[in-house]
Amino acid sequence: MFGLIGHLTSLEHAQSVARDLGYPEYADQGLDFWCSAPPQIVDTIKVKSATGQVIEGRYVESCFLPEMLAARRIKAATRKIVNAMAHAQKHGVDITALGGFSSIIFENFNLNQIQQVRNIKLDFRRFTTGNTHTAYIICRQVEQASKKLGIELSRATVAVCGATGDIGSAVCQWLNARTDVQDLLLIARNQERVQQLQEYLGRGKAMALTEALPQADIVVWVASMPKGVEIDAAALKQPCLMVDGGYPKNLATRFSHPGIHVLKGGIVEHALDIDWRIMNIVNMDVPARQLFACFAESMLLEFEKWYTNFSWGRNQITLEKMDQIGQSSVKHGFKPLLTFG
Ligand code: NDP
Ligand code: OCD
Repeated sequence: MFGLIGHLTSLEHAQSVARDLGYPEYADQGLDFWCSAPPQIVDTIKVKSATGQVIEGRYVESCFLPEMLAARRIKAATRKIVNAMAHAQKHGVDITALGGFSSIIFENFNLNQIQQVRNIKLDFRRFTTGNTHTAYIICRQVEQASKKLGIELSRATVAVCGATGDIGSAVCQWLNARTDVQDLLLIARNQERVQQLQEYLGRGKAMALTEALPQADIVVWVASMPKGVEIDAAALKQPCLMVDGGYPKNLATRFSHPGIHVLKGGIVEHALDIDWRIMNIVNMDVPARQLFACFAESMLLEFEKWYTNFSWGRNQITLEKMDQIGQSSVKHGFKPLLTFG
């Protein structure tokens, strides 16, 4: 059985979803309540592969909210993640993806040191960040969507916001090795890490976001921002392709300019309908078929019976592993989302 540990993107979002999904006791509660709420399995899922194989899974709501980080409720945030992991394990889930901020909190606060949660000894081999598949899908989106828009990679400047992160550094590796992109702009706050990435790639220019945006033909957004940023459309090139892989989204602005094309990044479309209700909640255009690539990674590991923490730690993603999960993704009927929003 596969699983996803997820969370909602804000307190306001959580309150309205709880009301709609039939959890009225959560609907009018503030951050304190969500800080003490236990994890819950809120969906049972059935997925059929393009090969005909059928698997079953669970969605575990951790009740983490990004406001917990902003309010420095770190202990509550970390408890949400390990409790949700223990909950998934206790319910017999073999491979669970740590969606959105779950894996970021796990890494940033060294949760691998916590092995015992009450009577459950966490088995980390049962969890995956889902980041290898996410990075692979974002790279394919860049390649395929740029072609659709007539942006030639060999003449394009690509800015990666969150370049030193787990997904960002894998995207940079791929763009460097597998495409002929003209220039790479590397955006992140910690300049020591940007320099290390530059040395590893043997190329790329370190740049602040405001300096990079006017130069970029393509922007890949994979920064771990608890809230999206506002962008002035006048500062962008046209045409410009924006692939926003953040959860919550990195981009708070909605553009109405014909030359600015925004793609939901790290999203796949499945060949067959999936029996579930949760994707209605996160604004997918085709909720029965569209889903997060990290979630799809746990499905792929279940289809293949690769019961292992396929994506784990930070900056460990290799091109070989992106190829491996990519081949499995195609085989089971997942495609990168290519419809502009
Ligand atoms: P990491 O924590 O590994 O990396 C985050 C990156 O963002 C780092 O380079 C960090 O560098 C940078 N960053 C953070 N804040 C800012 C900022 N204000 N300005 C510029 N750079 C910033 O995260 P992941 O790679 O694991 O995840 C990245 C994003 O992808 C998250 O939003 C996550 O929720 C989302 N995600 C989406 C998935 C999907 O299926 N679509 C799956 C998994 C994750 P520094 O701190 O130095 O600035
Ligand atoms: C990217 O990294 C993906 C993250 C995936 C998050 C998936 C979110 C699915 C949302 C379903 C939420 C249902 C929550 C109901 C809460 C009610 C109170 C227990």
